[in-house]
Amino acid sequence: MEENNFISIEKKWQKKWLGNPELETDYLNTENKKYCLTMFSYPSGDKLHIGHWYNYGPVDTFCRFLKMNGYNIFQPQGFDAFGLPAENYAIKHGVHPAVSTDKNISTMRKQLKAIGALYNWDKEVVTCEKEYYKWTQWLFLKLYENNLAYRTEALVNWDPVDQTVLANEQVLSDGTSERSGAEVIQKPLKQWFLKITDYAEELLDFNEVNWPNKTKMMQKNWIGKSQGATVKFCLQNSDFKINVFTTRPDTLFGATYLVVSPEHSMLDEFNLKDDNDILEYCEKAKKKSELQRTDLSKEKTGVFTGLYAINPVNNERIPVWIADYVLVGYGTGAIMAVPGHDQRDFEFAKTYEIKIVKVVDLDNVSIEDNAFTESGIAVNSDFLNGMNTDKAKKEMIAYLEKNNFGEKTTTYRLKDWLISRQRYWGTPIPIVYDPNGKAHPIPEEYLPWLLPEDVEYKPKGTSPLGSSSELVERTEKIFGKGWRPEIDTMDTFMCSSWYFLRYPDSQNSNQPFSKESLKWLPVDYYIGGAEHATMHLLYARFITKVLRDLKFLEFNEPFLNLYHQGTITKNSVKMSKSKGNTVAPDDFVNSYGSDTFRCYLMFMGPFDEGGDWNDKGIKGIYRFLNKSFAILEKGFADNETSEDLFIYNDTIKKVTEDLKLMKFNTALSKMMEFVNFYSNKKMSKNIFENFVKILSPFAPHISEELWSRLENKNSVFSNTWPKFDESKLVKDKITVAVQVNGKLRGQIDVSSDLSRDDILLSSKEHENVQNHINDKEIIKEIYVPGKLVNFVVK
Ligand code: ANZ
Repeated sequence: MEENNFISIEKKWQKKWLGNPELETDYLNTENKKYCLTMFSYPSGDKLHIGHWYNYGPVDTFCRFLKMNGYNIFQPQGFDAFGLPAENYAIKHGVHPAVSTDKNISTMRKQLKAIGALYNWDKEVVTCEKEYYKWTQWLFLKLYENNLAYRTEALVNWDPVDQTVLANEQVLSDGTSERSGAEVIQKPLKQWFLKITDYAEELLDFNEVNWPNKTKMMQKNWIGKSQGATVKFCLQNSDFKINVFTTRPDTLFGATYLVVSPEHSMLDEFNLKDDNDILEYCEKAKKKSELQRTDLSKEKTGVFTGLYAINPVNNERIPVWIADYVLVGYGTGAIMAVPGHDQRDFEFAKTYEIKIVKVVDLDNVSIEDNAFTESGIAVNSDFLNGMNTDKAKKEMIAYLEKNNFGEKTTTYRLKDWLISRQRYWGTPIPIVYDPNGKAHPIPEEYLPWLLPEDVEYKPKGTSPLGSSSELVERTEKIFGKGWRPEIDTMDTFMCSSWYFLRYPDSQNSNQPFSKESLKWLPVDYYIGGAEHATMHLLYARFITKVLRDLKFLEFNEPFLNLYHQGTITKNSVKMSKSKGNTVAPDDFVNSYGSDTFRCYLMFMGPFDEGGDWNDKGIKGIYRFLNKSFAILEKGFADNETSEDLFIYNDTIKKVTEDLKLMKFNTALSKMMEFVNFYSNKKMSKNIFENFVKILSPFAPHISEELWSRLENKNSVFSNTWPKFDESKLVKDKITVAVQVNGKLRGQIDVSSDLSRDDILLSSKEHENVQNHINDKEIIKEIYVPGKLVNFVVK
């Protein structure tokens, strides 16, 4: 064939596939279902980039493979259309977000179609459409009705450039905004929160899912469970108690001072800010981010309150300090400082010349220069002396509980999910306020509670919805004079926390999802970027568990198998617009065809690792596909030799096993080897037909064309996946003699390509050999390739 026929072939089959019933999902039959989901995309105006392609192309290959293995595949697509990227794009280009989003979606939809994937477009979901966000609002109301949504004043991360609140996850470790790069500051605002902390413990359980270990670890660390005790310290000459949280109750005898955070309630209780030094210190702390405050390498600072507390176990009087290394939002916002055994306390105590006492020892360890933070044996600790750390912790907790000095406590780093955004382009929060300012949920009959259009959407530091007179009129008309609408919108992660539930029933206007459609859930395979480990993937699990507890669904986890695709680099640098090293998929799709582009992406490296883009590399894949295509023109061999059968079965086996594990790159190299084997040789028609079948998930258009040229009437994808015959994989047999301590004890007949390990294993299974090695220790295993095995035993 002349080069580059691929483009017209692709156009032809994309048209023919549309509406071909052989390729459609049987929505009513979920017995053999596989719900395969890729993370949907933001229509941000940058078009589909290589990262999208790398997510979507290989996954469609996997889906087509599953389909040919008899599964009923559901592979929907949609758009995460609300949120900052779309809004920023709109602001930058001076068009209304609704208009620009719509336009971007049309472009992306066209590009997605060029992949030639088996998408269920009839179930598309677009989160900014009122038919969708009506149900995001419904979800909020369910959370609100069940005390899982609440409003409170809180210090929030404020991005002074984007003029909005950020979730903790959106603040980078250097204290800047992930999106704008601005230095994030702390600001008190009334905000809506979702009580994800109620689910902290259950979210630590990954028993039902098959997820990458790293992702599970990241969620576990994010949730940050700590077990320890709360200890109550009385202030000297007062009834006021300072509660502290500690993971080391065994060190209580070594607590030589207390520290409260600059935001602790006792500062107001005792009017401590009347003191100028204290006031100044607290003002300074406000400007620092959490990460700056807890940075281990930073110099420890603090101010003395002038107050003393009593250590309940030894009645010692200890000073109370204020220091910013203690955070208000964790534990109780106050600590007992044990400088002998906590490094931060140690540095602080050295700076302010506070007593340091050793209460845990191990081989006379020194605490001159550093704290001893490990486990050991309790010393200088009265009734704990001589106990190891674990035992001492338990004993101390029992003692505290018995004397009402404290109790066993578990805390989590996880905070409630802040969902309010002072932005325009999001789902309006379905809440109104009565003239007294009390919040009321908007009854379901008024949903969708529409996003107003008469809004100045450019950020001004207050919520843009506040500028809509239509919204106020609407509110007063329904609820009465003086009533006011909530003007914040929801975090876009709220839209994506449940979209996978909507897909199977995306057109349902009476419910978010029907009972029937839920039979498609949970999602069997979920594939997307690893950067979503702690946000989206945690929120989706939380919402699933809430809906289960509210009896809307009956499963515990949304995504059973999770995969993260790797990243594509160029000259080992991550592709990004700012570095100017991106590859535009369209250029390559237009010159080589989408099958070539897809195959090249899969060939570059292991799917979960990614690979380095190289313009030459794509030519190699292009040649492979051309060679595969050209086999048809060579004519077929009439018979199959044992060599043919070996390479054929070997190829089917490798490709099948690799595809099951999404090892696309090694499957492709096996097929290349196969095609090269036939460079100067004809293949039988039967072998070629089956080769076309295994090639088809990788190069769907080209394979479909070959399949039809082989005079088949149906689609290659409605065929079953070829089976391999293991017996044809046994190459020539060889006989190996097996000795024990140099004496012949048997011989085995094995395939000549068996590995050393397998041959040793087979040798040990020989009955007579077993008799001689059974109760002995093998000290050496000798293998002379193709000839002899000798076990040296004693
Ligand atoms: C006394 C002590 C002695 C501590 C010792 C540690 C070692 P994780 O494991 O991260 O949960 N802490 C408690 N609340 C804090 C807050 N709001 N801000 C900063 N630090 C806080 O850490 C728990 C430990 O961190 C607690 O145990 C407490 O110090 C400190 F040899 O109490 B520990």
